Amino acid sequence: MATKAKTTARTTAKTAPARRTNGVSYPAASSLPAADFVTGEGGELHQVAAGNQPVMTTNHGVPIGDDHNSLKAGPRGPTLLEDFVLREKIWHFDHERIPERAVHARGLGAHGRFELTDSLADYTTAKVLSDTGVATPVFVRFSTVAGNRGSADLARDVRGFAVKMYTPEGNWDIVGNNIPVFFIQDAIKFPDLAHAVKEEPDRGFPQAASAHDTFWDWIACTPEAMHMVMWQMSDRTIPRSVRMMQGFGVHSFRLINAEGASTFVKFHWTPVANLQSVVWDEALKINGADPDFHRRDLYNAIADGKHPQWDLGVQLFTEEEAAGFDFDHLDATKLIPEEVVPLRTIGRLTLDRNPDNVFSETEQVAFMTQNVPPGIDFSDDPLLHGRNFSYLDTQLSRLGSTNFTQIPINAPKCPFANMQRDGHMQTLPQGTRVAYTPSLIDPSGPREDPARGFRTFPAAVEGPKARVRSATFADHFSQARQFFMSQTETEQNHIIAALIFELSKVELPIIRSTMLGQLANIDAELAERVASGLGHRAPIEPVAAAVKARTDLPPSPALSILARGAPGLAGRQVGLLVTDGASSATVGALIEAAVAAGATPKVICPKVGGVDLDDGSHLRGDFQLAGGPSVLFDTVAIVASDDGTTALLGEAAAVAWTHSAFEHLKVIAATAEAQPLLDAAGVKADAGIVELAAANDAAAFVALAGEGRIWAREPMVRTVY
Ligand code: HDD
Repeated sequence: MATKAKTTARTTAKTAPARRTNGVSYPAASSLPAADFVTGEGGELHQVAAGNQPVMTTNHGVPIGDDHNSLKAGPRGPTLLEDFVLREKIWHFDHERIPERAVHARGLGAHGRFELTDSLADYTTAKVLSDTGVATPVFVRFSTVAGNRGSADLARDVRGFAVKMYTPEGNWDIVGNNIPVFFIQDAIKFPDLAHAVKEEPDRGFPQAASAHDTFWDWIACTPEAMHMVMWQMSDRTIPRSVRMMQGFGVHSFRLINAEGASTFVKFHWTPVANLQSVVWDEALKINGADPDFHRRDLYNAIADGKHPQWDLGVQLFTEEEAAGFDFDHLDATKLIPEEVVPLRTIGRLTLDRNPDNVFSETEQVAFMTQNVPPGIDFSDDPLLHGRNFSYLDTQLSRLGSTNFTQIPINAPKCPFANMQRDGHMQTLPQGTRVAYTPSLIDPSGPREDPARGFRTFPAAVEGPKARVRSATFADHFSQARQFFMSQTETEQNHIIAALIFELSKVELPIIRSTMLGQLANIDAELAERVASGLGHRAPIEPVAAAVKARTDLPPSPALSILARGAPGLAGRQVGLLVTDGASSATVGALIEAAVAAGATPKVICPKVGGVDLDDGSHLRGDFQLAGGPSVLFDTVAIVASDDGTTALLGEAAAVAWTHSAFEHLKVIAATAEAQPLLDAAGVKADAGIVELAAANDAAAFVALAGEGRIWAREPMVRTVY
């Protein structure tokens, strides 16, 4: 170090503001404190501990003198093996990655709280569901299923919705999805499903996509998957935000009360922000423009104090009521329509804190369906039973130690103690002489509690051991049809378009024709419309069905996203494309109206530095045009001057920006000066095109945008098969 010349790397500019992200402030680039930067002989910059920073050490606590140069024999000489500083640093890096999850590898998480508002004390002894007025700490991880950790957020895919509640009686994990049913009825089929949907092993693609031969090969041969496939092909699998999707515990569980009586229960999370999806073409483009669209959205919402919330609803039903259903509730490919068993809202989940470290928390969190506190128990759903085995097993392979429960994100927040000892990475005090019960030497150790401990509901069981599927599981098509019939016309069109897209990527004709035969079992017209969109000319031959679809099930409006009403603009983004010379008053009115609606305005300019408006004021840009395509925003406005419009006409990105907003059925507002750009982009006047002329047009535009997309425009921009 002595030979190094001391240099001040950057001087400070006193006026530069601090940058603030999620509560942490960083010095702006030009105001770095005049820390001690030292230039080495090779010109490299060292930043040395000069003030009260902690000294950098090895993991064994040895202070490090030089973190930039490995130990060499002479300045140009070979590197020496004795360099334990180099060796430890590289060794640790080499082992930074842990096995990603076999499924649900790509995830995003947040901390929050669950507050019970309606006690279920009559049904369960679980404190988390009976003590109102208590905020239970929570960690939630959302995920896609098929893609690897680095895949894009807007793949057409089921979303994981896994909630870990740190209750006073141990962790309770609801490891659910954003779809209330599943592809399979028996856990033994899960590896087949996962292998079929993941990238094909002989070629390593496609990544994060079900649109390929092996997936549809398996689906075409698996009638039990048809109900889930209808959901998967719906807009449910391209959510606008994880904040705008439902969550479901899927299986029936049991609640057990103080008298030992059992009630069946299904868990539903309903977003306060309402349900919303993107359109498929938009999803494809978002994946290119911002593959982190969902994680950025959740992170920013929480950082901005717009804390996402969900209501927890339960469907409660008795064994006798279950016997009266026209399906078996133990079959995870079936749902209980809300019209049959209404939802009872009992509490609210709020996510209010981003992780401090994504690896420590989101990557290392270990969810397990078998984590239930006393008072909650399992039904006999064979899918759930397989999961109860699988989740514990997988944690050992991912986290490498039986002590994974000691990682802070997994550790209970209530006292816990037992006689389990040792194992890799043990960090708990293990000091006592006695690691067993019963014992006279040490009667003070942890002991069973027959009254408060977990007790399994003593359901009577009998029957021959057999590998068998219950005949009550055999109807694979009735609820698939009921789901399709419960969708609005627009949503049905989207399901058909999704099936056409996916099956068009299938190369083997037999897979396509078999799949059409399965669709015909759901609805003949559905199959014909998909066949028409594929240009499939041969007659459709229905695949043999064990039980034919019932045609008398009433539509369930709760299954439609659009039937739930307008999404609103709160928590959404308004994109403002602004040029030099644009009206300052109009920009100001738009920003004010957007903020009043709870939305976040974002300014897109030809250059990110911003534009000079007509009153001489300067408007800072959030995005440069090419970096802020309109797919990133829920609704858009173009505030341009005549000259600004002329300049934009020479920018393909500006024309594409405007065309995409139109094609993706967004409400578009524009000043009269921007008309040539609208014309060049093929925008035709309709109920969703708003001219920004009068003073209150901005407010009218924002109100209209809160109604959602202009679905009536869709047949003008895409063929409806
Ligand atoms: Fe699973 C992860 C949801 C069936 C085996 N699953 C995983 C995650 C979610 C689900 C949300 C990610 C949790 C996280 O964020 O860490 N899985 C479901 C749902 C299912 C389902 C809703 C059906 C109702 N899963 C299922 C079956 C099996 C598994 C039948 C095996 C028998 N799932 C796993 C797993 C994973 C997993 C391999 C991968 C990583 C992990 O568990 O921790 O064990």
